[in-house]
Amino acid sequence: ATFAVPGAVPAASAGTSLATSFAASFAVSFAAAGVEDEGAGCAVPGLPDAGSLPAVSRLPDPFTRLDGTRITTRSDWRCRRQEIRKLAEKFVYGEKPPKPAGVTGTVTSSAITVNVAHNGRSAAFSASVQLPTGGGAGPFPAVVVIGGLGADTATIRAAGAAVISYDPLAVGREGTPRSNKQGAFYTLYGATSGTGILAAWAWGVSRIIDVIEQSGGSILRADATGVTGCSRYGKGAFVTGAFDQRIALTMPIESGSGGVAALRAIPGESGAQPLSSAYSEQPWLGDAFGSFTGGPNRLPVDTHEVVGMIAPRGLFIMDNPHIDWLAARSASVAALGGAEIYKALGAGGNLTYWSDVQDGTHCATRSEWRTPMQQYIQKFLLNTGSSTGTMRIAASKSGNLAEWRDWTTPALGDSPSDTSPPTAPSGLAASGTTSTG
Ligand code: MCU
Repeated sequence: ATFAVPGAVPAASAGTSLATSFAASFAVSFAAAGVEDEGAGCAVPGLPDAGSLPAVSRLPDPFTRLDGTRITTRSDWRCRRQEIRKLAEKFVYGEKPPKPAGVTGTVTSSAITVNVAHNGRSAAFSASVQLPTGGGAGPFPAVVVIGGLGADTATIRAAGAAVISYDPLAVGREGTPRSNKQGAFYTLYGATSGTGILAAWAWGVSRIIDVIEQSGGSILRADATGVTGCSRYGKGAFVTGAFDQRIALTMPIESGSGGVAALRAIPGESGAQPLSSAYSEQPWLGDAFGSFTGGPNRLPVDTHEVVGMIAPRGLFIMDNPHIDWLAARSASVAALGGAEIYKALGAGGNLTYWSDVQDGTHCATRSEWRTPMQQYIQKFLLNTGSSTGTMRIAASKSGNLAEWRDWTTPALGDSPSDTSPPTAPSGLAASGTTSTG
């Protein structure tokens, strides 16, 4: 890290339990088994041009479509989410291409190899595997650990999931100019691709899941994959979970600017990494984001909607309030805004945001997160136990959603014509328009 790490400052808890929670079996049934891009068939209208975007100082309304109408049922989220995906690709991350024609590889109990080919170009990368510490018979769920920094692999493995250690820099390198990007992704799609390396890293994780799917499933389960990472790799974990609906559990840690933090909130957060810095430090974000670093209000999308791309799947966002650079207040704004989407989908219990931690060290292994992480792994990857969502926001870095939105949260109806996502069990209606902010 290139910043100083101040000592730990005790933070007061602002614990707020999200209103809704359903049985674990119901929550797990939200996952879209085998489908990376559930909305691929949605007809998305033409996107606005970068030059014609109005300045909107508050978070865009996640529930209003590009054509100006509002969604009314839960099943409407699938195609609204596709609009958000396209906007996020065009203006923030760059395009994440679908599975290329050639994906092959192997899965053993110690390693995964991935070979990719597209338009006559090919590349390869690999990841190591560590099975759960409790033993037992496979196939096991797995958590992809991006970049190896700060992830509590002991807790993951003790909870019953394997750890897949993935070096994202083999797929999208750091330290390159934007005009000459490197790594397996850019070998296939070109060194001048406008796609930033976060989306490239995400693409690499999707190809690992392809290989697990193709492996026959005797060692690892393809329908129970999680992803985590800290700091720059937390940014990567967030984007990875948002752009692959096969991922059942997303756990970004201390992801900062370019990660969970609401892009509009960053300029007003004292000490937070500026957008210009997040854009130029590494080619994390897409090239097109360059024209928004001084004016995020013109973005037609913000990260609360990227949180919503993950909804209703499991999402456990971890943040550190002790280092201003990490933009935890802006992240809380995105989490609170995204929580409205979870609630509207009847899945409030599937999102936890937790920044109330003692140790100020960046990417420390933290005792506070051990139990919730274990519970989320059980709920979303092992289909056992139940856990309700928690908003446990450090008082020192607590955003106020009311200042950031001018929209209300709709009571979305059931959708008998659509089986994905399923409707809530009777008696467990989605919460209404209350804000946890
Ligand atoms: C929070 O992630 C980054 C941050 O954006 C960078 O400015 C800093 O250099 O490094 C952080 C990180 O990845 O630390 C390991």
